[in-house]
Amino acid sequence: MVSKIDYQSKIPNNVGLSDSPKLQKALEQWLPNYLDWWKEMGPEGFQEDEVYLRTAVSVDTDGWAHFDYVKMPDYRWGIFLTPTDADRTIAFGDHIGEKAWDDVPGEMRTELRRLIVTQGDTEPASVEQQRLLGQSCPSLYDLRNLFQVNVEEGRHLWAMVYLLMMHFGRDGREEAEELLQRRSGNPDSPRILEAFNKPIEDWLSFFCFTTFTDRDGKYQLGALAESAFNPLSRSCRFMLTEEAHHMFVGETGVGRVIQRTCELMKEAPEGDVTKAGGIPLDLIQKYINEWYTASLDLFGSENSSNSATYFAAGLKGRWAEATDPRITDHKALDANYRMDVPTDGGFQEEEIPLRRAMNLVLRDSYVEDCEKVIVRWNKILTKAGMQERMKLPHQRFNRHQGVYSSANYDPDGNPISAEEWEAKKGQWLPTEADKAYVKSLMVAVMEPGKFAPWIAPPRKGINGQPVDFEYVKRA
Ligand code: BYC
Repeated sequence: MVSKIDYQSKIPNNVGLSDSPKLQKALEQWLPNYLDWWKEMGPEGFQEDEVYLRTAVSVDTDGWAHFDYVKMPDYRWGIFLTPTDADRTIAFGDHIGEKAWDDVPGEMRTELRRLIVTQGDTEPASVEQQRLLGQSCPSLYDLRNLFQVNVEEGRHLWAMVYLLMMHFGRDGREEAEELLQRRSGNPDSPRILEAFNKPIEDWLSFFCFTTFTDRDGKYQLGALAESAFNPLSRSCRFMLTEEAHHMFVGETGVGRVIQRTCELMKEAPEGDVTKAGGIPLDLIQKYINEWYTASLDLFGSENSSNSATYFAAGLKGRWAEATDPRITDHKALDANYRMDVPTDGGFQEEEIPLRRAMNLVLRDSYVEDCEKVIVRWNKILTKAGMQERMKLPHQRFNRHQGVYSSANYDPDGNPISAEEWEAKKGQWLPTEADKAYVKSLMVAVMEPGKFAPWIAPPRKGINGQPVDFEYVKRA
């Protein structure tokens, strides 16, 4: 059991936790189960190590990035809401212009709970997916980054659990428990969204996941930050500040693999980087294809009655709904979205009422952002004098959700037969042999300043520390 004093010293927060018996009581039940979950499903083999981590201790600019050595089970998971204007009004949907809500309106309870649970479920899922990665880390710098991402996903779970406990009564407490019970990849009680049940067994997958799947997180959190429900909006705003580091880890991680491959292409006999323990560019492209498309699926269907309901009710908006000057019609009642829908022989353009196309509108913002990442990776190739380029596959390729999931398409979006897909998918997505090769390279390097041969060192360390800093002190 946690005493009141522990709340104040152990759980940094700006939600008045020490004066909220309701929240304390709910947390008293949940916290021991969370810690049990962390010990069972969190990073395996490193729970006693001292890790150089950043902890959010307040919402002030200098307070949220406090760095120190800490053992992960002692990490101070906190609860933060970004301060907001007391007169905030609803920026979109049917209730536009009305005062934003501090409590959940009865008629929106089910939908809001569903959104919060879906968001919350992804956070522990990702920790579960990544729990064995530490054992094959390419460096102490990368190991520390993995753990930073993991503890912050843990905190994001807390953020959603706080909302469930404070605003959804007994149902919310039950949902909070269930968030600790589902397990990534478990066929009997899987995580809710598909990408969070995929194994992440090597670091290239981890870097692609943090580039593309965490970037979905950015856009989903951004859409929820527009919510009329103030506590959700404020939680998501704070989470977004942490999400930025996760995407940095992913993008620079893939970038460093590309960089190292370029170096090895020049050194290795006939440019065959596999002879020098590197990852060929076409293999990196296959991993990009896999994680980008799995992340596109996270936006749900292109034509979605759920998304129309969320928008109409003011629960979930578009990216930068309230601030982007290009968005002028915040009711989205009369406009349509034109898209190609598959027919027997090809495609037919269809108009979807804009509110029903909100998943797609959000996905478009995401795709635009991913394109910029590809441009930055290609600069590394250009600088190294390589002709090869990375690219995003077409949005129709390898889809498991939405209108394109019922047919097969090549990476350029051309329809192909099931036979052609079977024959060629190994050219586009990692095969078992590819995965086995990448996994064979994953041998732990834990000496400060040393890096596995398949990845270049970063340009600089974390928080002004040198690259050869002892980011993790092994117990
Ligand atoms: N896998 O109208 P539809 C993050 C279900 S990542 C499995 O298409 P909707 C993070 C859907 O639930 C961000 N099922 O979908 C990143 C529905 O089921 P029911 C996570 C899927 O509801 C890295 C049915 O298909 N946040 O934070 O409009 C590390 C048809 O529904 C999938 C959120 O997702 C799928 N991919 O949109 C850590 C935000 N897609 O009702 C963390 C909250 C759809 O028939 N969630 N389905 O049983 C939402 O806004 C929406 O629920 C979705 C789906 C965008 C996910």
